[in-house]
Amino acid sequence: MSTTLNEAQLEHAAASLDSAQLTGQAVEQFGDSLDLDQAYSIQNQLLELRRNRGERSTGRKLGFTSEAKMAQMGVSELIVGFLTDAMEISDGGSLSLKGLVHPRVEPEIAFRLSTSIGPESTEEQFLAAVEAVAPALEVIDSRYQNFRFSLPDVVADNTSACRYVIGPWQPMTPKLAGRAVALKFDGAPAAEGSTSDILGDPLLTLPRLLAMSAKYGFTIPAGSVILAGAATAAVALTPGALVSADIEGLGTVSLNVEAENND
Ligand code: OOG
Ligand code: MG
Repeated sequence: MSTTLNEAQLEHAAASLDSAQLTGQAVEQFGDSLDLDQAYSIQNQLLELRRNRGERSTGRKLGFTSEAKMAQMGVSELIVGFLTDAMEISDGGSLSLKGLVHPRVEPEIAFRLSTSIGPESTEEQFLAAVEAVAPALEVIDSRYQNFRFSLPDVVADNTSACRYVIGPWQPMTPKLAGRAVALKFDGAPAAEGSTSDILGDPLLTLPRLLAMSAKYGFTIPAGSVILAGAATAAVALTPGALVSADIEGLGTVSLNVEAENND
């Protein structure tokens, strides 16, 4: 007897994760009832639900590309999720914690594509398609209770994607390894690492993403943003914090967390 979910149950799972994302009410983990392919199918349904509400796809994000993240969450396989315009906050902009469950922030590197990439593309074409690079912040917020999940759970929950902030874009440079990464809260260090913590070199995320696009059959349109995954463990957001990430030679990106109010 199969323990996996049927079509109706997959649809129900997507609806409950979508509503958790909208309300900030966490749901229970699916655990063993979900396999990885079904998890990606739930994730696709989440994207459809968001598109039906008028959101526009803006790119893709990778997860678990650093040891620090894998160790923090106990998941050791690379994952991919989607980004939409509703998740984007401008550099220096503000984030309301209202409706979020237990948000955390991570320092990341972002790439921007000048041409579309998909299952048919070669690694060389992918590399040539990256026209710009920027420091970035990702706010993640698991829709599962206690921020705990299995690999299929987190994939179904769109890899905890919540918000993202892109700093100043720079022309693409192939020299991205070995740069210091610092995540700061009100100017004080909260987490530190190196861009080499991302698979040894953030550029090595591109062939991995290409392999995922072939496996799951998605294309990444021109203009898309790609988040390469956090270089450090994620840090819980606190009301009123000014959060910033510095990446050596690439600049700074920041986010203001709104102070709590009582209404
Ligand atoms: C999953 C998302 C992981 C990253 O950068 O590694 C991720 C999570 O930790 O909740 O975004
Ligand atoms: Mg991330």
